[in-house]
Amino acid sequence: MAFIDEAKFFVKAGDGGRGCVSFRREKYVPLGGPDGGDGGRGGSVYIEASSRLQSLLDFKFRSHFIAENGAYGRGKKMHGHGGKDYVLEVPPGSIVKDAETDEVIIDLVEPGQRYLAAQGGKGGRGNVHFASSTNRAPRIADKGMPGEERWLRIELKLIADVGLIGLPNAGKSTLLSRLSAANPKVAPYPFTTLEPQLGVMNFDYGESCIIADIPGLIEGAHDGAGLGHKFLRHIERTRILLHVIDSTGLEGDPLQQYHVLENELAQFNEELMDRERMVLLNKTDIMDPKDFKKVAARFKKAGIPYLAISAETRAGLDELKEWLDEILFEGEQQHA
Ligand SMILES: Nc1nc2c(ncn2[C@@H]2O[C@H](COP(=O)(O)OP(=O)(O)OP(=O)(O)O)[C@@H](O)[C@H]2O)c(=O)[nH]1
Ligand SMILES: [Mg+2]
Repeated sequence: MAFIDEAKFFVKAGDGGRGCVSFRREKYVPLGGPDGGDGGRGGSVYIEASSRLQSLLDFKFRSHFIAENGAYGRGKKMHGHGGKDYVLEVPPGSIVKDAETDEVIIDLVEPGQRYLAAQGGKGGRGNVHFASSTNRAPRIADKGMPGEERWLRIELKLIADVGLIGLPNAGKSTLLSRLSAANPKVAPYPFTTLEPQLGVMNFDYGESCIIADIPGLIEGAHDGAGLGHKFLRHIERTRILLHVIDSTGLEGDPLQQYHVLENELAQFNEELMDRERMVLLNKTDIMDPKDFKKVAARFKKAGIPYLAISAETRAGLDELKEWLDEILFEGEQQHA
C-alpha cells in the first residue's frame, strides 16, 4: 500500500438550523403571540493533532469531512439543538495548506493543538424576534446561515530527532531495528523500505529519542530517480542525520556513495547541509580489517568524521549511542 503523506480533502461545517414560525396556542385564545424558537448553530470542523496517529492513511479512504447541521427551531420558544462538531484527528507534524493557493495555514506540531477549519453556520432567529408594535404576528423567521466549506491539503512531516539516510541496501532499517523496538522489513535488495518508519530509542537513564528510517536514495533522486526524494521532507526537522554507508564496496565505492547522497540532500534543501551529522561506515563485520582501514583512511583524509559499525553484530553501536546522547542532551544539561 502506498504511503500517504499528502492528501487533498474537503471540510464542510454544518448549516445553521432554520428559525421557527409559530404562535402560542392557549385555550380560548385563538391566536397567541409568536413563540417560534431559534435554529441551532451548525457544528464546526476542527483539525486536531493526536499522538495516536502516525500516518495520513485515513485520508486514503475518506476525503470529505462534514459536521452536523443545526436543528430547526420549534414552537414554545424552543431552540434547535446545535449540530455536533467534527474533530478530524491528524498526526502531529501535519501541515494544513489551502488547496488552491498552496499557502500554509497551520502547522500542527503539538498533540492536542487544534485548528478551526470550518465554522458552523449561525442558527436562524425564530419569529419571536420579529414581533413589533406594528407587527404582532410576524410570519417570518431567518433561515440558518450556511456552514463554511473549503478544500484543504494536508502534508505530513514526521517529527523525529534523528534521521537515517543512505543509499538503498546500506543497512538503515537493520540499524533502526537494533537501536529501537521497531521491526522494519530488512532484505538483501534495494528499495526494501517504501515508506518512512519510526522507532523510539531509549537511553539508560530514561531519556529517549525518535529515529526515522526513510527509503533509500539514489543518484538523481531529485529528478525522480528511484523513489524520488520527497521522503526527505521527513528529515527536514530532525536535529541529527545519520548517514549510513555500505563500506564493503559491494554497492559502489563508499566515498562516492557519500558524495552522491550529500549532493541529493543539497538539491533537496540547502539547510540540510548545516545539520549535525555522522557518517556510519557499516557492515564492518564482513570486511577484511585491512580493507576497512583503507576505506576509513580515505574518509579521514577527506576530513569526514565517521564511526565504524556493524548494524548486524551491533559492533560500534554503544559508541554511536554515546555520540547521539551528547548531541541531543548534553547541551541541555549544561544549560540547566
Ligand atoms: N553483514 C552485514 N549485513 C548487513 C549489515 N547491515 C545490513 N545488512 C544487510 O544488508 C541488507 C540490506 O539491509 P537493510 O537494513 O534492509 O538496508 P536499507 O538501507 O534499509 O535498504 P533499503 O530499505 O532498501 O533502502 C540486508 O540483507 C541486511 O541483512 C551489517 O552490518 N552487516
Ligand atoms: Mg530499509
